[in-house]
Amino acid sequence: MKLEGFELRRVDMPLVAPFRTSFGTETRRDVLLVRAVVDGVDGWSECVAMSDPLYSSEYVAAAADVMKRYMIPTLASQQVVEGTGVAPALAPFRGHRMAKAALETAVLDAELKTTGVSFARELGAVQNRVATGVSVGIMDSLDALLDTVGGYLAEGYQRIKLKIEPGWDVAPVEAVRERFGNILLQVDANAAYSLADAAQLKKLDAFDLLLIEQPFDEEDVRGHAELAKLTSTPVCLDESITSARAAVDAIAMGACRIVNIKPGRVGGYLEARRIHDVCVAHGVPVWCGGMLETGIGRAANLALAALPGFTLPGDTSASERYYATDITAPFRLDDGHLAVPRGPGIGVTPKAEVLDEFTTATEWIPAA
Ligand code: NPG
Repeated sequence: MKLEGFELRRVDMPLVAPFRTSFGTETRRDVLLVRAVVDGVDGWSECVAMSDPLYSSEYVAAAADVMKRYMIPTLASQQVVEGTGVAPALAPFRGHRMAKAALETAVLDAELKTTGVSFARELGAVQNRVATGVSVGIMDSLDALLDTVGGYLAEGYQRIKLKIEPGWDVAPVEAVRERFGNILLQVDANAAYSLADAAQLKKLDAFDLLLIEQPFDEEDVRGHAELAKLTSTPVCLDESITSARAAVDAIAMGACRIVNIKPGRVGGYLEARRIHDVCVAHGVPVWCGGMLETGIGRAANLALAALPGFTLPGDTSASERYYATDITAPFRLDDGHLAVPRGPGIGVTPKAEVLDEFTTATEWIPAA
């Protein structure tokens, strides 16, 4: 088998509505797609890095650079043609997990498209469809928030996640609880608080939330453990969980009772599965996060979210929640669920005409 090369493709996708978090407001998604070619078969993936290093230290231009400068030449020189070979080959390079995840997934997709095995089957999925939640950004007013949440509930979303930050926390949670009653509700702070805010965060205990996600800095695992002793709302970690080892440490410290798994953040689906396995062994429920993926990333996330430990609805919403036109056939909500793709590999391929419309740059890096 021959690794022929990788195409790096920048795609500029307008979001259907601005998405505001404590680290900024997104109106477009600057997507880096990767296409691996192995023996003439294309494997696709989506790098989850954002344009700017505000959610994590990674960003799109850096991911493309480290792939081109270090990672692809290494995969080429070792002629890595199997997904399981990518992480060991790239292990000498520190960090850059989002870049590593994209390369691993593209090679895995090419491999599985060749062998005819679905991502879901390869990862050990046990569901044909996954329960779906939706993440709701910070809004200008409580009225706008209630309208948005009401719309999503009417569409069938099974749980609501509210983005919070200092100044937008208790009031939106209280308003949503009051209006919509006993829905599954959780909050995500994206590291906007510190342990000094524990008294404010403790006020959320009154609203029977499923969880509070990543209130503190990603390196402040101990702070999360302290908060967990002070509040009854379960603490969930996202940014802090960079690997299976980090998950083991966080669980052992009592820093989280629930884990959000994002394959891109942890270096790929194979490490994501290891995190899942560690959490299952410790009785810690997991759910699949989202990073405004197109259909390429969403397809693979759905396969992961079908593993047995994913017992909470994820941020794997329908395509139309993000994009008027998606790169792949759109994923549609059906009775509050999305179907898990069953075709070979990630089970989807991009539509050429949509790619052409939104592509801003492409580069082919041969592995010959
Ligand atoms: O539905 O894909 C989605 C978005 C879910 O809130 C969401 N993602 O912090 O989890 C997060 C947040 C995010 C979005 C993080 C974009 C980074 C980039």
